[in-house]
Amino acid sequence: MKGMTGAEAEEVRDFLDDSINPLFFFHDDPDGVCSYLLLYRLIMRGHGIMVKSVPSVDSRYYAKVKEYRPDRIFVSDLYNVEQDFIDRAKTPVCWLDHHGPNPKKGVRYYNPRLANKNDNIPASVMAYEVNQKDLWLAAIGAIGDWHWPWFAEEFKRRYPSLLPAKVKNPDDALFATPLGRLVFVFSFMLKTRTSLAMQCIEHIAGMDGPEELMEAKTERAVFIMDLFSKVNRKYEDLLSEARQTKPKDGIICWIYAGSKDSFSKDIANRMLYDNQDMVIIVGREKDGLVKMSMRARNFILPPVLEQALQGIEGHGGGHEHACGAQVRADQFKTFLEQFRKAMPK
Ligand SMILES: [Mn+2]
Repeated sequence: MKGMTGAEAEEVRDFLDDSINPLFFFHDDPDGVCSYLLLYRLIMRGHGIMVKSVPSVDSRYYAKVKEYRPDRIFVSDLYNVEQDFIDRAKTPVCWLDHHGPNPKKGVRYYNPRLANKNDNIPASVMAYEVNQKDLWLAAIGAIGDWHWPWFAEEFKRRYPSLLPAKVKNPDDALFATPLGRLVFVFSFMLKTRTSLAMQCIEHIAGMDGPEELMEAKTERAVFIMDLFSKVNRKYEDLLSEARQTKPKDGIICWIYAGSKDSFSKDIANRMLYDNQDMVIIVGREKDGLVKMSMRARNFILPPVLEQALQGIEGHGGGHEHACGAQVRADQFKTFLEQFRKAMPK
């Protein structure tokens, strides 16, 4: 599945070619960054803006339009572009996404979910249809979104040391291969200050392949890998603490102090990979609240979560097997008891 047709990809390519000063907005995760880089590398001009926290291009960003005066706006891997922003920007917008769908007026909108709600093709796989040359960026973006792309076999042939032939799914690719390591490099460099993260992205935009990062011999590759190592050390420390948690009734629940950086999602994902039959709850306690990431492979989480939240001050939701939730710290014990009772036996 490619997420867009050849004719659509050509449309986007023409739109990009014709642009003299494009402005790109992208999500702050590996899929967002890779989809941006795949578009940018076709023309190597314009400016990139990483959209953090709320995945929406809203009136906050109108100032960027005034500052850069773009002739075209490209949006990738973001759930929303506000109608008010579109109307005020008075600049043609081309938008590649795989959330929603959430179509708006006066925009070139490409989203595989318009045709089929279950078509969850990452933005970087769509952008690769447009770009057609930087396979490594497409692979990093796809695996970063837990998606096994149609070009996986081609990638294995071209980069056997990054993705060995025996690997058959995104979980193993992410946690047990050098390609997965690159996904973590992208993911963790984005956890640093925005200005540092943008420097990393600019450096990568100038690279012709993954070898430069893997070998870390150039100054810019060393810059990125040093930043990655710093963030990764914090993650590894927290992960080794989390790994000491004893499971109870099929749940591994680990809560850590909020003074530390947030790695709840990353740790929950890793813990699930290592303990496939368990429910994983990883929470960070800060300012009297516990914010958590939960994972379960064997049942559908949202209805269980809903029951666990009965009578509790908090909220939560998400996907079938991955949810987020937030509760008052002094009610966490009750929440967990209710969760345990609601779990299918
Ligand atoms: Mn995505």
